[in-house]
Amino acid sequence: MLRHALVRRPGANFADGLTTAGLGPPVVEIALDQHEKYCMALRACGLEVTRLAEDLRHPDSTFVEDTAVVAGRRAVVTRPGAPSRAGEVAGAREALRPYFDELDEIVSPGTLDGGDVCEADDRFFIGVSERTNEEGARQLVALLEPRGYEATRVDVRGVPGLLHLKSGLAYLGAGRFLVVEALADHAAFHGTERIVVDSEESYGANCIRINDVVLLAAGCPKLERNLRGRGERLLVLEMSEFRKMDGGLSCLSLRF
Ligand code: CIR
Repeated sequence: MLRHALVRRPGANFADGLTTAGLGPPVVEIALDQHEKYCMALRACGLEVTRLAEDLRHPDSTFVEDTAVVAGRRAVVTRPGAPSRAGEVAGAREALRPYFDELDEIVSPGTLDGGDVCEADDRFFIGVSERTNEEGARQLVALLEPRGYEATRVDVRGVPGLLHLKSGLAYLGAGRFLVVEALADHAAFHGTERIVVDSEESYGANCIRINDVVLLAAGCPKLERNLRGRGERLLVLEMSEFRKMDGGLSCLSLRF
């Protein structure tokens, strides 16, 4: 059962963040409105939302998911792979401290973005990507395995369109994964139940299950029908401005 979410409002310079999307600059007022509705959706799922103030030193800092990994009563503060994002972790550490007995850290030369880490009950999938290096993944595995978690690495370097593992993967609970076509046959997921997202709706693969609700990005009608047909309760959210900055639903919060 998830109880809390940590989010950070996008700042006035949100458009100065990193992006490869080629969808044009985001409109900050619209991003703020979408962020507000995102927070309302988290509350509707039963979460208490802690909203951190914007951090103008770090235009990408609204993507708080990248700064930490939560594993039960412990959290791991990451070491983001993009140099411009390195300073974001100080704020995350402060904000997480009241909630966790222990905070671990990914240290140099490891790099790891939370967007590369997909928790599926007692198993973690860790993407090795342009942001998360082998050493960062190794450090996280070394922190998780002694605590009884299984950890599986997934190399997503060279998978087109995937900034992070969770750009193309979500855990829906009960052993089921949502995957983009490029990951559907990856050996890491053999033996799991996979729902494959059509290529034209691949952005929808970055959805999040929060308790008994799934948050899904707007604009994925086939996926929406598919999930509703499986009996999922959905909240569909406009994400256009975050998509322009390579971000999705999971990136905007830490949930625990
Ligand atoms: C970045 O490139 O780091 C941000 N513009 C987007 C980060 C998205 N985060 C995520 O997928 N977890």
